[in-house]
Amino acid sequence: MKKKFLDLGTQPITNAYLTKESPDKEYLYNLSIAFDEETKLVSLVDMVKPEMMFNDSYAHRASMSKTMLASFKKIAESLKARFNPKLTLEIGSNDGVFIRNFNVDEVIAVEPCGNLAELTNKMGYKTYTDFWDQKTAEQIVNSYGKVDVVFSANTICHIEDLNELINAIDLVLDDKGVFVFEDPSLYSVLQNTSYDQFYDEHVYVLSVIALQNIFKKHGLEIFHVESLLTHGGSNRIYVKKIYNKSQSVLSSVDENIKKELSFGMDSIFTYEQFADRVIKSKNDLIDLLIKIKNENKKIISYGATYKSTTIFNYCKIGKDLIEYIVDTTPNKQGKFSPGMHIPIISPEEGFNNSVDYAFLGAWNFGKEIINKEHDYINRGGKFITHVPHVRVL
Ligand code: DWN
Repeated sequence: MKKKFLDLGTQPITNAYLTKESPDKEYLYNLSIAFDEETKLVSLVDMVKPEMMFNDSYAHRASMSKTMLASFKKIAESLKARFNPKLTLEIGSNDGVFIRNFNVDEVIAVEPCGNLAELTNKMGYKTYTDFWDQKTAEQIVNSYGKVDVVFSANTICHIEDLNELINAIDLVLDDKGVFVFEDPSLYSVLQNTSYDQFYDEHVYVLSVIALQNIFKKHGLEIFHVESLLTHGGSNRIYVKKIYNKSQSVLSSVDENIKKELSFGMDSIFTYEQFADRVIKSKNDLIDLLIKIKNENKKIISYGATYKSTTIFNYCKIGKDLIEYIVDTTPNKQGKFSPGMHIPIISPEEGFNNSVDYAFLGAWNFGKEIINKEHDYINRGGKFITHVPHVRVL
């Protein structure tokens, strides 16, 4: 039975950055999160239709961070060395940040957002502009045959129908093939009170416990789990067909399951306690921003992330507290944040001597940002974060 444990209020579509001409009426829905006591899955209660989120004006560019460029290069090299694939498939290729590490005849991609698929097709990488399902998998098998490695980063947790998703993987994967994917880890979200990992696109925030249950039902099994620092704590999960004995199941699988069980991730009680911490985080953040504002200081936000849309709408933080957001992504600049309508400008325009405090909307790149912004820090500029608790850095 699904039990709702957190209500993050009325929220907009996180990819719907507004222009001056955008209609006043935004699509809004209730963002609530539930725990399924049977499957152990943590998911949104109300889902937004995929076509409304993933379209031809998708804003996020995965290659905007040095951290992610390096991470994708490293995993591409590791997959090549470890599995020696003739053909690799990426599900959710965004702007090609992973596939660019392969020759064009070694990799194919699936990406539902037309503007992104167009980019990678122009780069010479065959990209299907489709959602990942059995129909797309059949098309690929008919044209290319079975695939040795299927890779996916920050996409699997965006797909509502996990049964269809896994059937399609099973269909496309060679008998000795491996499916490797990474997504934000539910364990890290609970540890960090990073409730902003919940938004329309993150239909699930996944635990290893829940994943193991669902893969088993489909004749697949997890044989390795890596804990990553990316996106504030992610799991990289390695999956194979159960009858494929060419890869042994490593101890990392049991270790991660034990870690999750000892944190109580199979019990609703743990999620209810998390919800209490989220309410405290919200109150602490509002109090801190108001206190700073009362000292006549200027606060901006750094990184127009989808995550910060959850925070700003849940905490009702608008232009009165955060004057504007700076972001390096050209197609977010000149627009307004979904729901709270905070202006977004380039760092060149907005990250200047007038700024006293910058809220880390992109807290997951905190290290990269702090390394880059030493001039700001040296002249007394401060960063604010809510992870793992609200504070000035
Ligand atoms: O899963 C998803 C993740 C991976 O990406 C998607 N559903 C949507 C998106 O979520 P996000 O917006 O929360 O992701 P990021 O990667 O945390 O976004 C970082 C943002 O910050 C980008 O817009 C780029 C910007 N940025 C910047 O302006 N200066 C980032 C860095 C590192 C910087 O120095």
